[in-house]
Amino acid sequence: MDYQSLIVSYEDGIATITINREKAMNALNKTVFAELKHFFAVEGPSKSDLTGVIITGAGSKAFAAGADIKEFLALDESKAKAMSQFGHDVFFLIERFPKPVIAAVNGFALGGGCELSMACHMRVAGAKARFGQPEVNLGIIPGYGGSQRLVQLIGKAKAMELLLTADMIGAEEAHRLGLANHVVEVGEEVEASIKILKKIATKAPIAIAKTIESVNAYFDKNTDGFGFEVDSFGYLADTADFKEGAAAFIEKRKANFTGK
Ligand code: CO8
Repeated sequence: MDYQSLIVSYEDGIATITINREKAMNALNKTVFAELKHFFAVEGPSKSDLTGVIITGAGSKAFAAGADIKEFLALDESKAKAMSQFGHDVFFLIERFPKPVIAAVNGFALGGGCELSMACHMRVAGAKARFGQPEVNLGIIPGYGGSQRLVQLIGKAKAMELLLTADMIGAEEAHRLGLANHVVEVGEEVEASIKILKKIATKAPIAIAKTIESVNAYFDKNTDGFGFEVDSFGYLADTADFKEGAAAFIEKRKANFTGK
C-alpha cells in the first residue's frame, strides 16, 4: 500500500510504523485509521518473518495528540458512533495482533493517542512523554476504548481521576501507575522497543501468540480466561516448538524454534 499518513519500515523482522503528521502533532485522522487497519489486517499478517511491531510518532513532540479535532465539527450522533466503532475495530486488531506491538511514546499521547498506546501490548515512554485523556475538555469522552483500557491498566481510582480531571501525567508517573512499561532517555524510545522485541523474537512464536490471546482473554467478558489458558496449553503441547524447547533444555542447548 502507498501510505500517506504512516511511514512503515522493516528491519530484522520488526516493522516500525511512524504516524507521519508532525505538524498536526500526529493527530489521528481518518487516513491514519484506514492505514493502521490496512497494516494490521492485511500487510502485517502477510509477512511471515515479522516478529514484532513498533508504533511511534514523527518528530520529537508527539506520539499522537489525539483524534484529529478538525474532523469533529461535521459529527452528529450516528457519524460519531460509526467513527468510534471503526476506531474500536482498528484498535482491537492491534490488541489482538499475534505478534507483540509496542508503543514507543516519544511525546504527547493524548486522547486517541493515549488510547492507541493502550491498545498496544506495551508502552515504552521517553522521559518527556505526556499521557492524558483530555476529552472532557471538549465535551466528549474517550471514544477509542480509553474508558476501558485505562481502568484495565491502572485501576479504577486513578483512571477515574485522570478521565474526570483531564490531567496530563509525565512518563515517570505513567511508569509508577503501570501505564508505561519503561521510561527511557528522549530519542531512545524506538531503540529500547527494538531491544524488547528482539528478546521476544528468540521465543517460540506460537507460544507468544497464545500468550497475547490468553492475556486478552482475561478482559473478554465472553471468554473464560482460565479455560482458554487450559485449551491453549493443550494446543501448544502438540507443536514442534514445544518438543524442541523441552529437548533443548534437557540437552543444554539453545532452542531452534520454527514456529510450527
Ligand atoms: N487534532 C488536530 N490538530 C491538532 C491536535 C489534534 N488533536 N493536537 C494538536 N493539533 C495541531 C494544532 O491545531 C496545531 O495546528 P496549527 O499549527 O495548524 O494551529 C499544531 O497541531 C500544533 O499544536 P499546538 O500549537 O497546540 O502545539 P502546543 O505545543 O502549543 O500544544 C498540545 C501541544 C498540548 C498537544 C496541544 O496541541 C493540544 O492540547 N492538543 C489537543 C489535545 C487533545 O485535546 N487531544 C484529545 C483530542 S479528542 C480525542 O482524541 C478523542 C478520541 C476519541 C474520538 C472518538 C471519535 C468518534
